[in-house]
Amino acid sequence: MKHSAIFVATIAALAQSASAHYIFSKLVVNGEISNDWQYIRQTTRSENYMPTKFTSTFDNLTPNDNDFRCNLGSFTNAAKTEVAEVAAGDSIAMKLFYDASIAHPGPGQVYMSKAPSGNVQQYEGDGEWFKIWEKTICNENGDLTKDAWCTYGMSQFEFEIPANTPAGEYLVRAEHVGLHGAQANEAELFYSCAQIKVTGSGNGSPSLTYKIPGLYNDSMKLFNGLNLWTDSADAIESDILDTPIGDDVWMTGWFAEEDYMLHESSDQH
Ligand SMILES: [Cu+2]
Repeated sequence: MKHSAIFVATIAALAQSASAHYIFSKLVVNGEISNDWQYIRQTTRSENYMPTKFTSTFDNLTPNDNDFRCNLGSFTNAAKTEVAEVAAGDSIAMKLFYDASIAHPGPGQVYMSKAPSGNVQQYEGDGEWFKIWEKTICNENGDLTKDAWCTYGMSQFEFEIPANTPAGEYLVRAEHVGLHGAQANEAELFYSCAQIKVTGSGNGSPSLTYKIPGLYNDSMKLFNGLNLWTDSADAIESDILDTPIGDDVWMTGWFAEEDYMLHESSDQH
């Protein structure tokens, strides 16, 4: 009897921790929500929503591994994952499995990488990545362990494919970082990759690119050393700036162009 009580309590605790976790599994294009893993590469992990960490890992996966690109084993599912067509300049969203919402405090970002061969179903993600979307602290006076973070409570990331993105096939990698264990080198990273085909006549070239792995390491205080319960918002923002999460996103869209034209026309008067 005693044993079964412990067993029940353990199951309850496991269920609770699982419900706090999440993975992007659906793509939203033109307001239409896809099936799970229709356009997003499915990981082969037994519990797909578990985070990737530098220490105390699940499945031995860390951000230093090749599978930190699109999650464990997901390349083996690339060929059977469909490719969604999206016009440059359009907004799409990546949505969480089971209609979950983000219940951990930390930043969210979206990276893209062009398939050099032109076929994303054969692309491992070993080329250049650039960042197109970033959300960090939205409310400096909020609770840094919860809703001070822009992404807290979101069930999807909605973002624009930059208007100047050249046509071609791309991986789009959405990522959320839970920082509640960063004081013990246990930041939790949740991410997966959609396969899209960008159409249009974009001819931009991202100025800042990254390789994965190599994007993050645990010498960065944001992942290893920061403490959400004791650090100030200013200190956390400075830790963010010491990582690619603090870098500017690639913005070559209409905004940049409009600013330039406004500036030019006001110069003429
Ligand atoms: Cu967690």
